[in-house]
Amino acid sequence: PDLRVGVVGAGMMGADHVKRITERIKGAVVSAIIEPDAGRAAAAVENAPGAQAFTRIEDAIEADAVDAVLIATPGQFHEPVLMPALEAKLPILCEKPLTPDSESSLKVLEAEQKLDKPHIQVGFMRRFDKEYAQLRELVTAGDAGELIMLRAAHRNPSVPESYTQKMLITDSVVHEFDVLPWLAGSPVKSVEVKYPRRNELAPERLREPILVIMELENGVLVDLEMNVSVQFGYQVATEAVFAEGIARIGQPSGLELWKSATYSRAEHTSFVTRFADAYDEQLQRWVNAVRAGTLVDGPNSWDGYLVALACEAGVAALEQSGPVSIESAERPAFYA
Ligand code: ISE
Repeated sequence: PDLRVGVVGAGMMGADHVKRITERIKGAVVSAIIEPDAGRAAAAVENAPGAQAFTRIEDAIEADAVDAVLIATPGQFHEPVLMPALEAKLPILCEKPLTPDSESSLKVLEAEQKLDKPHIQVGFMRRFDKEYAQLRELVTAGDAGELIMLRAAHRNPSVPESYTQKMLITDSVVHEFDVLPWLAGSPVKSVEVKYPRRNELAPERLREPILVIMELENGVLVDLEMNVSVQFGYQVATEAVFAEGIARIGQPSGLELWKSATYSRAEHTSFVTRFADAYDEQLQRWVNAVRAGTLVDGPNSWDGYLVALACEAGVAALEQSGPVSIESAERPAFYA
């Protein structure tokens, strides 16, 4: 039988996942939409034939309406959904971040360790992007020699009004805190933030772009341009410096057009299209893993905890000069 997925949160990401499951994912159906806003819930149910609407996760569990849970609410609402879902022993795909801080992440890890195995996968979808996967392969195979540096750029055309200075780290750099250590095979040791001249097109409340410098435990150095008012489009790119070569991913790959004595190439404008294939791949593999009983096929809650730690250091680094170092708890054998 198809896996009955309850989607929690029917905002932009939740609605996108509902359509994805209904239209493209094999072996799963959306059986429940858990969303307190009635208008959003109704709109989502329209894309999920047969789904029941609930306002609380507890009610969906009580009604035995779900086999697994996909959490797509903003990060500060994750913990109150994760806890009852774990209690009910349900497999969970949780959009990033796991929780907003390391203390609450540790609480979630503690609750999860009462189960027989990890039940939570965190939605760091970049690991499922084809080019990121190829680069990871190049690092592990060693075909270009040892990895030395990663030079990354994360550019958004603009950000919503709710986006604050801190969110440069907790909402955006959060992705690099997962995917770059994963690429390099080593956790973040310290984070530093530097401010270039401010982009005058940035909303008044934001001082950006920022330059984020990460030192990884294995000595790989990362620099990241985090830039959210670029206007022209959505870009996420990485250049990897190896002993014997250079590799690049995330270069523009859209329509090429020669017209009026000009050459142009189409660029993405949103992460929804830029990472559409990665979101599909992530969700299909999670569904397969849940149906096979392995439950997780990607970043787990321990990875989510490490990212929460890096975000704390990153937020501190927004306001102090010099690197902020990271102290992690001991990794439990449960997550080996
Ligand atoms: C957003 O929340 C995302 O997750 C996107 O991937 C990122 O590019 C953007 O900066 C965030 O605001």
